[in-house]
Amino acid sequence: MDETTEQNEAMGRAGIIAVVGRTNVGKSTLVNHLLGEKVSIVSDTVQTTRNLIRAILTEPRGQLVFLDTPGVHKAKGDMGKNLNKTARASVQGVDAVLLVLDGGHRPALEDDGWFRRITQEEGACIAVLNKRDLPGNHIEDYKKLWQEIREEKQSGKDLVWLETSALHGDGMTGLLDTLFETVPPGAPLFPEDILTDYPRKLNIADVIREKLFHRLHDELPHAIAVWVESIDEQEKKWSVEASIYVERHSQKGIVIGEKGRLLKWVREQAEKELYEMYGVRFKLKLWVKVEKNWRKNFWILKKLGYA
Ligand SMILES: Nc1nc2c(ncn2[C@@H]2O[C@H](COP(=O)(O)OP(=O)(O)OP(=O)(O)O)[C@@H](O)[C@H]2O)c(=O)[nH]1
Ligand SMILES: [Mg+2]
Repeated sequence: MDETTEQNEAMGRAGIIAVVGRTNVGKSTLVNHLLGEKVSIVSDTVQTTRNLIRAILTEPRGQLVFLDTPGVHKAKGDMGKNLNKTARASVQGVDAVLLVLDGGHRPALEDDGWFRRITQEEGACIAVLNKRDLPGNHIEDYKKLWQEIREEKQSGKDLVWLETSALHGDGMTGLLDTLFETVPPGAPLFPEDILTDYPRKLNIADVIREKLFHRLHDELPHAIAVWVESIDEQEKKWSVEASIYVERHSQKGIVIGEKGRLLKWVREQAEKELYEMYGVRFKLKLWVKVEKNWRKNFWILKKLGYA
């Protein structure tokens, strides 16, 4: 064994992994499960993840830095288009791409798009068929589609195929083993005790948004953004003021709910979860504000990190 190999073995392995795929396939659920901690919000709404979230897993054998990305989705407005762009750009310069597919559904147009993109990527790529707990086995459909695209593009690219259920934690050990084998030898990229470098302000806003998404349906979640205005960190309690943007007056009424019930539920649920996350009591003050067309307003999108 030469000196460099010896040094590398002592160092372990380290690398960056872009977690990409269609919206709602379970990317954030998967990342949370791999870390054993919630770092990224989850819901059954399209494009729940709106920022690029780095989630860092440190083990004796090395460090994996996951980039949880917004799910690619047929975009209507500026926000959706920007989110798709963020996701597509995330695969550049990473050590591996983890393409998450929904095993419970047939391949969709966005999966086709990702397969095409991957034929052009140089690095390793792992296709994870998630939601294997659901009935319906579409692995052969995905493999067939991949083969067709590979032939069309005359690509020699190989994919590693794995199956998981992120909701129940099935297939996680195998996935982690594969990832640690894939990334190169190297020193950790982040300090060992860091789970994420996602700013606290954005995380608190996301937790509030997740609770809103659990209660709101149809188009309303897409018309909502949350912005934390201030955090006052006292020793025993953190007081947070946050604005919830909606696009129309009628939406404001829905978010507040009858006798303020919906907003109260959101506040209580968010306070509870934030307490579990940070180990300190939270007092949230939530303001619902009508901000017409915020999804088309460059400055608001920029402030929220969606542009
Ligand atoms: N049955 C089942 N449901 C899952 C599984 N993984 C995730 N889900 C559910 O799928 C929905 C979407 O999960 P997310 O983790 O938010 O999906 P995502 O790919 O991050 O979505 P975006 O952020 O919108 O791109 C949630 O309701 C999850 O509970 C799984 O393995 N099995
Ligand atoms: Mg997500």
